[in-house]
Order: sequence, then C-alpha cells, then structure tokens
Amino acid sequence: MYHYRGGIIATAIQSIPSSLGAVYSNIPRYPQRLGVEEFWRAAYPAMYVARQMDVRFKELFRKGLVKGTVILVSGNEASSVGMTMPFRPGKDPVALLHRNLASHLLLGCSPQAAICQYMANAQSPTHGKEGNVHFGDAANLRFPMLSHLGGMLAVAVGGVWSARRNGEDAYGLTVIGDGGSSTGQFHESLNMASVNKVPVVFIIENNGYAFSTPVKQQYNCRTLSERAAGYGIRGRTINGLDAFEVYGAVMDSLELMASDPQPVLIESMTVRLEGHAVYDNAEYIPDELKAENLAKDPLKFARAAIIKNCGIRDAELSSIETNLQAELDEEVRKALDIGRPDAVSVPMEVFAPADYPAIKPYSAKNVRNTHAINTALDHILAENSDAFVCGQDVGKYGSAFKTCKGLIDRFGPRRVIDTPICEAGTVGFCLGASQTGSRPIMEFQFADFSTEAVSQIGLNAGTWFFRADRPAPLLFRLPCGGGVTLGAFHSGEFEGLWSRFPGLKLFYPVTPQETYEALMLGFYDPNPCIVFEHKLLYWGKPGDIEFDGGLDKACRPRKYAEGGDITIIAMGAMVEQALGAVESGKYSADVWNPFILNPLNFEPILESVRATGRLLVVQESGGIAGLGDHFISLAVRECFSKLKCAPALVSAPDMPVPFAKELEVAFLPDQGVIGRAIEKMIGDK
Ligand SMILES: Cc1ncc(C[n+]2csc(CCOP(=O)(O)OP(=O)(O)O)c2C)c(N)n1
Ligand SMILES: [Mg+2]
Repeated sequence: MYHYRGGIIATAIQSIPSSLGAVYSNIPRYPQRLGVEEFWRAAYPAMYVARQMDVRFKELFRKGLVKGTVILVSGNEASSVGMTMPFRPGKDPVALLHRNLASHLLLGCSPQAAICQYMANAQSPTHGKEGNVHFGDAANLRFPMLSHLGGMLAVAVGGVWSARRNGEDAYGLTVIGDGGSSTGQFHESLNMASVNKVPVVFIIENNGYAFSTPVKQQYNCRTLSERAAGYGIRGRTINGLDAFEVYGAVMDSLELMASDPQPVLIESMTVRLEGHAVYDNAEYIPDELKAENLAKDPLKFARAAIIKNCGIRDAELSSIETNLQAELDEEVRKALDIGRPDAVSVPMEVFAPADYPAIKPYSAKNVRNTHAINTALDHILAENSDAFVCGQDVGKYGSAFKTCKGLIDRFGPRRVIDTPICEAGTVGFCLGASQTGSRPIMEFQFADFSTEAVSQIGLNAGTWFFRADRPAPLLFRLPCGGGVTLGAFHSGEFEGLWSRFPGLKLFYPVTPQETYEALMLGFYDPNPCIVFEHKLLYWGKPGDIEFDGGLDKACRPRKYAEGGDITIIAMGAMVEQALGAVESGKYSADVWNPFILNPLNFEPILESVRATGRLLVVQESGGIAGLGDHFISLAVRECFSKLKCAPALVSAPDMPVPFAKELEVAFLPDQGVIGRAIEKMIGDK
C-alpha cells in the first residue's frame, strides 16, 4: 500500500494523481520548491498522460480522425514537465513549443481540450479555427503559438516586461528547439530580454534534429547555452531526460532572477523517440542512434524515479497507469461524439469589436503633420498610463523625422523607449505587452523596414484575435512614400502589402486633421492598426485641426473636391497632385482619399462613382504593389451599369523607387500625367 511520507510543503500533492481532472491546480508553484518526492508524484502522471496521448493521436491520425502536422512528443516529456512545473497559470506569461503537450496539461489544459483541439471539433479551444499545436489560453497568458519558429520568444519577453511594469511579480517561460535557435528572432528576443532585464527562462530543447537536419548542420558551437555569454546572461546545459534536474535548474534560475532580474538560457538535452511528426518514420536517423535514444527514454527514468523516491510498488503504479489509460480512452470516446464545427456558429471575426471612448477634443490652427503626430502622441501618453512609444531613436533624438521630439522629456525612458534594431522582435515584444495590460505604439524608422516584421505583424498580431479570442491593441506608425530622394529602401509605400493580411486596420491620412484622427483611432482601437504617414506630408501644407473627440464618425473616406465629371481616388502625396490636375483642367471632379484602407468604408466613394460614371485611381505605388486595382475591381463589380467608360489607374511603374531626383521625378505620377488621364476619360464622354 502506498503511504504519503509527508513533505516540507503543506499543500504538496498528497497522492499520485490517478485522475485526469483538475489535479494540477494545486501543485505548489514558484516560489515554493517541491522536494524530490512531491515532485515525482506530480510529474509522473503528466509525463505518462502526454506519452499516452501520442499513442492515441497516432492511431486517430491513421484513421483520418486527426489531421494536419501531428507532432509527437515522446522523448520530450521530462523536459516539458520539469521546466513548466514552477510557473503560475494566469500570472506568468508562457510561450510553449510544439513538443510541449505535457506543459499545456500542467498549466491548466485538460486532456479533453487538447484532444478536441487535435480533432478540430466543435469544442476545440480554437473552435477548429486552428489545429494541432497552435493553441493556448491567452486569457491565462499561455500564448497560442505561431508556427514560425522563433516568433513567440519575443512575445513572452514583452508579456513579462509589461506585467512587471504594471507591478506584477511575473516571470516568463519560452521554448525553442535546436533548429529554431538558428532563427534571427532567437537572437533578437534574447538580446531584447537582456537589454531590458526581463526575467524570462529561455529553454532550448536540443533533441539532436530539426525535422531531418542533424545539429552539426545547424550550429558550430560546443553547446547552445554558451551563446548566453554573448548576451551577458547566465546559461547552462542540463540533462533534459531527468524532469527533476530540469525543474531544479529552472527553480534555481527563478530564485536568482528574484534578486537579479535578467533572462537565463537553458539548453535541455532531450531525445526524439519518433519521427518529426506522425507521417515521418525518421529513416535519416541511424539505427544505432535510434536504439541509444530508446535506451534513454525519459519515461522509463521517471518510472524508476517515482518508485525509488515515493515508496510506491511497481504493481500499484501499474494500476494507476491502467486507470489513467482508461480515463484517457474515455476522453477520446467522448471527443469522438462531439460534432464538427460549423461555419455559421463558430465566431469567424478577424477584428475585435471597437468601442471607442469619447476622448478630449483638440483644435489647432495652421499646423503641419509633424505637429499633429507629436501632439497626438503627447495626448495619448498623457491620458493613458498603459501606453508607451517605442522604436529606433524615438527617445532623446526624437525619432528620425522628429515626430517624437520632446516626448521622452515629458514621459521618461520607461514610456518612450529606444529599441535595438530588431523590428520583428520589437513587434513580438509589443504583442506580448498588449496581452499583459499595455498599449504599445511602435514607430518604424521607415515603412520599408516593416518588411523585417512581416510574419510578426501579418501572421502573429493580425491573426491574434481570430486565433486567441483576445484583442491585441497595437499601433504601428509607418513613415512611408517617395519624393524625398531616399531611393529604393527608404521610399516604399506598402499599403498594398499590408492590405493582404486579414486582421490589420489600415489608416492613410493626408491632412493634419486626418493624421491626428488616424493616430487616435489606431490607438483606441482594440486591434493591430497601421498608420501610414507620408514623409512628404510631414512638412507639407499646413492646415487646421478641429477634432471634436468623437472617433466613430472618423472612420470614413475624406472628400477634398466636388464635381460631376469624374471620381478620383488618391492617397498620400498623390492627393495634392490629383487636386492640382483638377484645378488646372476644365473639369470638375469628386476627389477622395479612402482614409481607412482596411476594413474599407467604400460605399460613399461608390455612390460618387455611380453619379459621375467615371473612376480614376491615382497611386504612388507600382501597379501590382498598390491597392488601386482593388478599388477598380470593387467599383466595376458594384457600379458596372453606371460606368460611362473603363476605370483607369495612374500608378508608378513596377520597379524599385530610383534615387536621383531626376529619375524619381520621372518615376512618380504627377499632375501632368493625372491631367492627361482625366482628359482621356472625359474625352470618351
Ligand atoms: C521559421 C520556420 N521555418 C520552418 C518551419 C517548419 N518546421 C516546423 S518544425 C521544424 C523543425 C524544428 O526543429 P527544432 O527547432 O529542432 O525543434 P524540434 O522539432 O526538433 O523539437 C521545421 C523546419 C517553421 N515552423 N518555422
Ligand atoms: Mg530539434
């Protein structure tokens, strides 16, 4: 008979959980430290259940009941369980990896929920909108993973940084593989965590392979933990097959972090006992190595450890295992009875509902866009203690175009933050921060550098609400556009690129009034928003700002001229060119800026097209790169019978923006080209 031998921690697990229920809710977490006996009682069932889930997922996959990339976790259970045990669900931000099923179980995911997720059925935690490993519980800071390796590390860092900024005593856990450690974001994230002294435990699970690629083709250092020295932080390599050793290493790190907050890099040496995923039989691994790995099976080690340390007999453990198996089979059976998700009842919205507050009115006379931006940021920071501005050189320098000038003097370096040069990592950091009570505003030095963060903005932040059922309030500012002799890498517009990603709101203001409103909308909206700030307009024509504090009605296209001959859509610096063409010609035109490019509020413009029967779109981007063809397509679909002639597009050629002034002038559409296009269309009358 098994007897509890007592332990140093009053609330310690008093018996080996033999049920899959809420057994993990009462595990003592950091700062309490489990003794070896308590540890194995809690650890073994989680390891065992994760292994048994592998067995069932393989079978379900073969029967076609589970689809997608079914990653198997056998060999990784000790590492997962040991590293996760100290962390506090709901308090410590955690970004897990694809072999951490056991970690999900320890942090509050029931086996039933995990099975439903893999089956993508009606009760899957992601409602079947995502599958397999791409799940979590964002409300409790277990962030659902982005597939892109390295992409979640910075999210954990930002989550912890922001939680601590808000007074929480939070620590973070994030995981990467030997293969994922080669990504740029691995470096970016560790560097940012170190620079900002964020106490996150970075675990590298080194199982010798990345899919089929052995580690000798992945890196050329002795151990991966040696890299810690390059970040000025602690690092160590441990045996990831002994869950208690992993646990001890993580607890040691957390205890050190308490007095000296900084990240730590732990390389946990594990094995992969299966192929990369269920479809892979790992023929590329030599048979001798497979046999060696099997002999190192961490579950066998754990079984021996629990028998040795907890005074339990083999037969008793077997009977607990039988119970766990029976219960798991029952969970699978129940999951099989659950219906499929249906596209009608599953929430498919990509945007969190916006409920704009009434904010302070603001008016100013004869100001430029730089003033509008600086003032908007000032007002936002003054009114919202959860807001911060970050980006390259936004602090003392006041940002490349001086739009942040003086903000650091007023709000200090904790709210106006100079970042290292790592756009992808910074976006990930901001996304994490948005999940723990902050509202980040990130400036890109040039819109062109937003391409460094395509997967973070487009696929991680943009899909966050859809995947995680949680808003991600983020504002990205993109100084964009040509005409400033800065060449191909500093002159792009990129509104077309970012419109291709669902879940992003895009604002493209022209006047100082619109610029102020766009920043307010982008900040107070609960979704990731991009504001395009055309660089030529920073010091363009001055104008007045008359903002009455209402944001709902600000989400509309803006009209600058009224006329019956033709409808013209223009954005950014092209508005002025279009207006110039209209003024110098003998025609009257409705000239519009759509202002909100996604989700498009197009009906007022369509009405204008129906009335004039003609549509000309003027864009600075190349024909393929910009949104003009999309506008034309919508107008043709909606107003076909009203059109008097084919809509036309005036755009730059599809080539990089050339540098020399003469070449750039020839490249950009101007008043003359626009005028000729209008005449051609009116002539068709
Ligand atoms: C950026 C990126 N490139 C490629 C992939 C496809 N992929 C998924 S897992 C994997 C291997 C990962 O190996 P490793 O990091 O060692 O983790 P392990 O699977 O061994 O646990 C690859 C190439 C990906 N998810 N992300
Ligand atoms: Mg690996």
